[in-house]
Amino acid sequence: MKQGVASPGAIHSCNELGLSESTPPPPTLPQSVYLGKRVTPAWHCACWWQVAQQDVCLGPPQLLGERELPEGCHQLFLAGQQSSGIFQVQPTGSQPFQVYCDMTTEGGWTVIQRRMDGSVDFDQLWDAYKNGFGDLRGDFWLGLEKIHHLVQEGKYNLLIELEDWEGNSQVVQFVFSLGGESTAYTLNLLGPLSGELENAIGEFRQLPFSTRDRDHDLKADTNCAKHLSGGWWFSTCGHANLNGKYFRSIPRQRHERKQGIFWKTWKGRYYPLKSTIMKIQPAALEAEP
Ligand SMILES: [Ca+2]
Repeated sequence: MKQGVASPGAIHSCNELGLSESTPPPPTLPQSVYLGKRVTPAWHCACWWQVAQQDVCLGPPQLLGERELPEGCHQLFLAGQQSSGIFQVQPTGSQPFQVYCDMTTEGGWTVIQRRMDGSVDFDQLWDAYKNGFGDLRGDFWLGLEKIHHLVQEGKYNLLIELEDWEGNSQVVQFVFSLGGESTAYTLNLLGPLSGELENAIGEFRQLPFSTRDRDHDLKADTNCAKHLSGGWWFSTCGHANLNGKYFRSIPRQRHERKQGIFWKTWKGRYYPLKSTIMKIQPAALEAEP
């Protein structure tokens, strides 16, 4: 990870981040220095500037209970963090790790996947999909183990945003849970999809994750990940693959095109999409006023 974040339990300080505490705050504060240090039960500032005799805290000063770090982006949003960026989170039972938080006016979304410029190779094996890869500010896969820790056994909304090369975009949203590695990170659909698009996860309610070296897909005579590209919750190969190869122009050959990023029920099986983003948020929010 690029940002200077100390190991869990260490004393975070501005100096560790190469910042001086007497430096006036820049007009736009770098979000990577929003670090909190717990003094039970509140968050206290580890990194702050003094402006006109007042401490300007760069960390969320609000109460977050007994936790040292927020469990995910929505908790950080509830603590008052309103701008998007990279933050340190620590779900229960997990080591801390960094995520990109997409903060909207209604809540915080933890981004788990993004394709935007093809700068990262998504044709990776099981361990890479388990642990994550890429750049949180660009193209990345957060990692199945981290996603599982974020979701735990709870119900989450998954929001998928898709963009084609003509400036059109679409969204798909559904409630899901995600099993651990013993279930091959099985994605469980817990409700109907919302949005304009038909389901391209297939008619399946449960789908394990597959990579080239771990075939858990539902097509007995084919390894979908090898036949296509990347790792995904493949059913019978043809419904969707947002972790396929990134193509800047549409390849002429169909066998190449099918390796691309696609969502069959929108642009079809052979249209490599321009960008995708996948983000999650606790589903219980829906019930709140
Ligand atoms: Ca198979």
